[in-house]
Amino acid sequence: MKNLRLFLIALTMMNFVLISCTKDENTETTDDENAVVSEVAQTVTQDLYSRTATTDYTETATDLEDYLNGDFCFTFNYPITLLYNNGTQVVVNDDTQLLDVISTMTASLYITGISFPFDVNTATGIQTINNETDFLNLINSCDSDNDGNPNYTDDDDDNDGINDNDEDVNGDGNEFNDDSDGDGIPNCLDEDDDNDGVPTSEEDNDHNGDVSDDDSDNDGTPDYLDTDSDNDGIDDANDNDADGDGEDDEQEDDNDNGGD
Ligand SMILES: [Ca+2]
Ligand SMILES: [Ca+2]
Ligand SMILES: [Ca+2]
Ligand SMILES: [Ca+2]
Repeated sequence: MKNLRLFLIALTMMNFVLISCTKDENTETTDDENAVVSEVAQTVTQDLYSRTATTDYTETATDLEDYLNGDFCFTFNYPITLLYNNGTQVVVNDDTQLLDVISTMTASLYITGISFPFDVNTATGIQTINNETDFLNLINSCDSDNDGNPNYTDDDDDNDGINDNDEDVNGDGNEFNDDSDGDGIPNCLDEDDDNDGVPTSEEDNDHNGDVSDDDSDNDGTPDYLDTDSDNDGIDDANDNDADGDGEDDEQEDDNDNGGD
C-alpha cells in the first residue's frame, strides 16, 4: 500500500515535470544529429531575446519578423530545429513558435545551436544555409548603409545621423514599423525619411550636427520628417524656398540658411 502511494506521488511529479518542460504544446522536441552548437544561432536568438525580454513584453510574430529582417536581412523558412544549452532540441514551425521559444529563454536555459542545413527567405529568394560559415556570411552581409558594420551591431543602420532607437517614431519599441513617407522603407533604413529629395543627413539646417533638433516652421515635426519644412503649403520637393527666407533657393548659395 505504501509502495503504491509512493508510486502515485512519483507519477504525479513526473507529470508535473513533463508538463512544465513543454510550455507550448504545439512545439515538439526532437533528436536531430545535425543540430550543433552555433555562435551565429546564439547571436541571432540573443538579439531577438534582448528585444522581447522586457517587462512590458508585447511583441507579436510580426515584430519578430521585422527584427529578423531588419537586423539580419532574412526570415526563417520553417521548419528549423534549435538546440538548447541543456542538450534538448525543439522543432520550430512558424514565427509564433519561435517567439515562444525566444521569450521563454532564461539566463540558464537558452538557445545555443541549430540544425544545418536550413532554408531562409532573403530579398533575393530562398537560400540554403549549409553550415556556420554560410550563416555568418548571411548576417554579416546585412549592412544597409555599407559602412562595414552589419545592422545587428550598427546603432545607425542607414547612417543618416539618427540612431535606430530614435527612429522609432511611434515609440512601440519596434523601429522597423515606422515609415513616415510610406515608401515601404522604414525610417531607420531610409536615407530620406520624408522623401522630399533631401537626404536626412543634410536636413541639419542649423548645422549643429544634430538633425533631430531642426524644425524650421515650429510645427513639432522635425524638418527631416516634414515634407513641408517651412509650412508654406508647397512640398519641399517642389519648393524653391524650403527654408522660408523669401529668397528663391535657386537664386541663393545658402538655400538652407545654415550660414555657409
Ligand atoms: Ca551598417
Ligand atoms: Ca538612422
Ligand atoms: Ca520611408
Ligand atoms: Ca528628406
